[in-house]
Amino acid sequence: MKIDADLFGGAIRVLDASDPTDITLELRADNASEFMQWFHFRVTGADGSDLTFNIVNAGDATYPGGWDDYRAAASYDGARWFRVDTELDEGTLRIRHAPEHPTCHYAYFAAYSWDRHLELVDGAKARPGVHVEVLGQSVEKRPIHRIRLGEPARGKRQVWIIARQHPGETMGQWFMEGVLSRLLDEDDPTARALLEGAVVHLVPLMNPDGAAHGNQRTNAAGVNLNREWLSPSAEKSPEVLAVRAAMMKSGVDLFLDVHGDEDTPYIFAAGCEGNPGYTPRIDALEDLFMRTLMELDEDFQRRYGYDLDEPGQADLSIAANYAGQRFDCLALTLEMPFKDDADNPDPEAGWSPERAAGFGSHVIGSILACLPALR
Ligand code: GEM
Ligand code: ZN
Repeated sequence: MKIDADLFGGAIRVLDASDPTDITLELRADNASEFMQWFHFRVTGADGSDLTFNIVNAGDATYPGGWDDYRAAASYDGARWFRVDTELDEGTLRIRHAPEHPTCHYAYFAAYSWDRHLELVDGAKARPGVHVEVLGQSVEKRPIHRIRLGEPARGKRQVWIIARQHPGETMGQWFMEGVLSRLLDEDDPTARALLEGAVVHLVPLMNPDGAAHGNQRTNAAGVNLNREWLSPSAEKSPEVLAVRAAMMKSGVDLFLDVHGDEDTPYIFAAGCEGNPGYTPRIDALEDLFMRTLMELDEDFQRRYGYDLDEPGQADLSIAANYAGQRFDCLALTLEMPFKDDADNPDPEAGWSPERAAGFGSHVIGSILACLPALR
């Protein structure tokens, strides 16, 4: 039996795998920063016996609260993911599982591979009315893809949705699969109405280098892209520089930035209430978007979320705050859990790729509800 992390997004240190019932592993930090949370490794040659993985430095992770009520994700094929028996024992995260197949992957959340990213982009490119463009390159020269749906025309609104600024938050890219699938459904009246009135710009993978390295939060230069939006640089944050330039070119009437949250077992949104330019118009749009989403999606809720920013105190280096301020538009950060939805727990899957995609498809309904009032 072998354990390795020689994968796109692989991250673990194998300290001792000589005893399958007491395998010693360690998290390792992002490639150029101290953030440490993400793990993804593979077992090959398993014979069906019980395995116990001990991640002995889990207590030193960036978000140690992330291990409370947490269960590791596992998959035999990289498509269907399930949760496995996990406990935190004095700083050691203990994962117990008897794989039913010789190869099994284990990850902090359902991993999203580069191959699957290219399938998403190339699949969309092949569809009528879809335009795929490389907006720029990452620090390590990987492409930043923008998928654009809906033909540009006078009077159409510009809707931007980005995901995985933080590469470990892979739920954002599963969310994008739900958005794209609905927008490409020619029999879906909501999608058709939205593309009649708007051009939709999707950036499903903002941070390809961080995804490749198996980073939790930063790009290859060790930078948190979601603190770069006021002054991105070609050297530190070319990913943000490229996407921001494309947003300037098209204009933005609605902006969504899709993330995952390590601690909070709920699905929620963060608004721009702390922006200097926040107005009753934007406040009403945020309320309409979220009220509609609560009706459309059984998981989305407004009881739990981030503390509100004080008036005028928003950090404008954060993508949604920057976009809301710069374009005087509705702009939200959407958050999904690494754990599960405490309101609707799923014992087998926890929060999952399927539920993230379902949430993404429901967000399309909220965008349409707000479309007439965006300007
Ligand atoms: C968060 S967004 C920051 C919190 N936003 C507001 N409006 N309070 C981040 O970047 O820290 C997104 C995330 O990483 O989940
Ligand atoms: Zn994030």
